[in-house]
Amino acid sequence: MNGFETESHGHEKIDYVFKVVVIGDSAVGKTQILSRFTKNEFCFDSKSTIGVEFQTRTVTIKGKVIKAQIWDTAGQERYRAVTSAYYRGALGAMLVYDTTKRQTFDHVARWVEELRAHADSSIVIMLIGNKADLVDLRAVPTEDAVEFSEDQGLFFSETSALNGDNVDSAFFRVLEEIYGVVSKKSLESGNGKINGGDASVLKGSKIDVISGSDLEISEMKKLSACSC
Ligand SMILES: Nc1nc2c(ncn2[C@@H]2O[C@H](COP(=O)(O)OP(=O)(O)OP(=O)(O)O)[C@@H](O)[C@H]2O)c(=O)[nH]1
Ligand SMILES: [Mg+2]
Repeated sequence: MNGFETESHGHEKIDYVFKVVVIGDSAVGKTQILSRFTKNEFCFDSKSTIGVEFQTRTVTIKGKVIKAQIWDTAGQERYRAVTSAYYRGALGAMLVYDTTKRQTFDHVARWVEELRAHADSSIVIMLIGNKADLVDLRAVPTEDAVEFSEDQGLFFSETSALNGDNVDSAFFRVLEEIYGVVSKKSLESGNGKINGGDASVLKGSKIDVISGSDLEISEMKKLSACSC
């Protein structure tokens, strides 16, 4: 445990729903990172994602019950659904490359541009170098990614969906940062007293996120396919 509770929240009230999108080139491991985080599963024979899917996991951060709603789409251009709908309402992004394929790292700048163009400017972005378990095949030095992240103001972590290394901690970091952003916005608006006060502003934004996502589900769920 990282000091976070991850037990069943079946009967507990959800304080927030945070939408997080996973992006990056095809075959970098986006779907498997999501599967590791939400189901603690990994599939060697993962098929390319077509369209859009999401998974959820409910966690407790700083005493708040947070449902992370994590969206996954195809890295392959021809399978991707409408970009702006995918990013709508997203508070966080996991931008994944493959530490064994230099090209996937070289494309990261393009993915950042896409985020800046379509997502909210306060979106929390975590750069993820996945497949860190393939030590002998490494093609992207950690320092290159650290430098890029510092330049662009991104968080950074190296993960392995295969053995689970750093997957939970990367998601928790993003969710914690989002919580920080949301709390700050609420305080700035003068309405949200986070500790024991009026959280109506936050609840309002939570409902917006849910209804936006429901629309996307009805529009896009039919495009999705089981990837394993
Ligand atoms: N060794 C290793 N293999 C991984 C890891 N993560 C994913 N893979 C493998 O990499 C391949 C692609 O994984 P996916 O999760 O389907 O990739 P994706 O980014 O979702 O690809 P698209 O859906 O096409 O965009 C699969 O064969 C996975 O088993 C990892 O951490 N380590
Ligand atoms: Mg996929």
